[in-house]
Amino acid sequence: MSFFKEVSLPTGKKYQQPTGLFINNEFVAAKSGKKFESINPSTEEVIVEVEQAETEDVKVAVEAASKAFESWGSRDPFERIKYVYTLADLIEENKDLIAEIESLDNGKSLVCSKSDLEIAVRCLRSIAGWADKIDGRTIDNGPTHFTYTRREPLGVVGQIIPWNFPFLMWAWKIGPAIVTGNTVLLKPASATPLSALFAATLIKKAGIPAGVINIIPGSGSKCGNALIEHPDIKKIAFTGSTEVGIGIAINAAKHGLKKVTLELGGKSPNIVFDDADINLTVQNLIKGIFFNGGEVCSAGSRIYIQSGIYDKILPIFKQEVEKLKVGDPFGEGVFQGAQAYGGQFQTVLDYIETGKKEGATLFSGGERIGNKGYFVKPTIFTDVKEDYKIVKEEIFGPVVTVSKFDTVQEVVKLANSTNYGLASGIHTTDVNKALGVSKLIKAGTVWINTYNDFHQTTPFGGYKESGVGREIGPEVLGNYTETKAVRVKLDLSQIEK
Ligand code: TAP
Repeated sequence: MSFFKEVSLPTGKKYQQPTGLFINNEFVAAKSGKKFESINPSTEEVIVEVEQAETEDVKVAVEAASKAFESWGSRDPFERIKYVYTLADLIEENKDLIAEIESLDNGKSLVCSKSDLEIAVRCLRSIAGWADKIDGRTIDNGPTHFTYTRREPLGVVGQIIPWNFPFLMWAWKIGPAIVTGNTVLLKPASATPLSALFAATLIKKAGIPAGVINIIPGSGSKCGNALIEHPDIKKIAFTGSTEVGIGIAINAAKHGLKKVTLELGGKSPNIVFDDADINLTVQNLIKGIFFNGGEVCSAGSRIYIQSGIYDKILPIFKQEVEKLKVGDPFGEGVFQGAQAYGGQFQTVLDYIETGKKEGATLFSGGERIGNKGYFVKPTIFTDVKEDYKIVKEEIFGPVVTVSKFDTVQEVVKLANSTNYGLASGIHTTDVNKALGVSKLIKAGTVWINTYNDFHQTTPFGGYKESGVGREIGPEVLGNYTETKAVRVKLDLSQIEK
């Protein structure tokens, strides 16, 4: 039985798409015989059918990962560096193809997919180098004891990733887990399994031993739950909605008090002060909300503009937004492609209707484009009130609200009046104001005169309901290690004589 299917890409390329579960470095069938369809969100047509993992498949993959952990977790960490570098090299060699697979399956523009691939490769290379630098401490307890700590891998970890950055999340999650000596079961989102499965072929090519990384597409309710409830899985790393994240934390606590890290939603403020550079700021506001079709957890979806610059910047923002090319992700110069799947597309359109009913002014966009494919016009609402749903709730699409403010104190209060705390933006030419306000914002990231500007060295994660723990940067290593303290009672009587 073959688990590869030839797929034609809009660029004219053809490639072999894996469709099986990737367990023990082989593509295999799901035990239940069930499959699910992966849909092209630009055409609403089926691309391929993929094997659907459930509890029995999770059990097999956990056995594979447990066996692999016996040697992977205890080998010279320097060897793990070499494997992860090789994987990064192979991804780089295949980056154009993976980017195209991503745009086909997720609908994001090729520009966005290519940018994801660049960051993914950097993240893998950067984290690889940490493998042999995960040190403990020696602790001075006086003459009676010798104490030291060592950091040990957790074992088999489960990772559940979303559909908005399918490949980037694959790399963010897998890299730190295996570098620290853990083995992995990763569940991609059902809406976007293809890049994760294609990249699985590179895992084997990189020589990474069988069972170290297992990729098991399936639904959240069945496959995701099976990961959380399996007694031999020691940790769950999740990226997705706050609602599901909270449920996962509760369920993981009930099943062995598993460690959990959560990277969740946001409703991030993007603040423009009177002294901001107008042209630079307009580009940052656009990148903040319309990059990746607004399907970004850190999206700057609440814009606050100071009253002295409001009337100057708003028409330019509208004019530049209306120039953005939206459509076929593979089209020349396209900035924004399709929303990732039908359900999310409908959610976005529903929020636009809600905004109109709530009384906001639809300043730009506000409708779907065409009648095939999940395309939405970049949408700007003005004249909003703080208690409107479109201001309070994460929309996760190309929809932004714009409000006016007068004072620093006022905007800090508005910025923080949310249950979320993932990211924020400040636009000003006054360094004192920028740094002063950045201290007052309750969010895991503050971008100053830039936005959605990720870097492999820089931790990312949320305050409040935006999450628990940090991804990327050295901070992520703590998510995948336990600290063991070793305290030795010394007998110095022979030496003291
Ligand atoms: P989620 O349901 O949170 O999906 C994210 C991942 O969690 C997917 O792999 C999903 O699997 C899985 N999942 C769902 N229910 C689960 C469960 N009970 N146990 C274990 N895993 C489970 O997101 P969504 O419904 O696709 O999107 C809804 C909203 O979430 C969006 O509108 C947006 O606001 C937010 N969202 C946030 C992010 C980030 S990066 N923070 C990413 C995506 C979505 P399946 O989809 O395969 O069933």
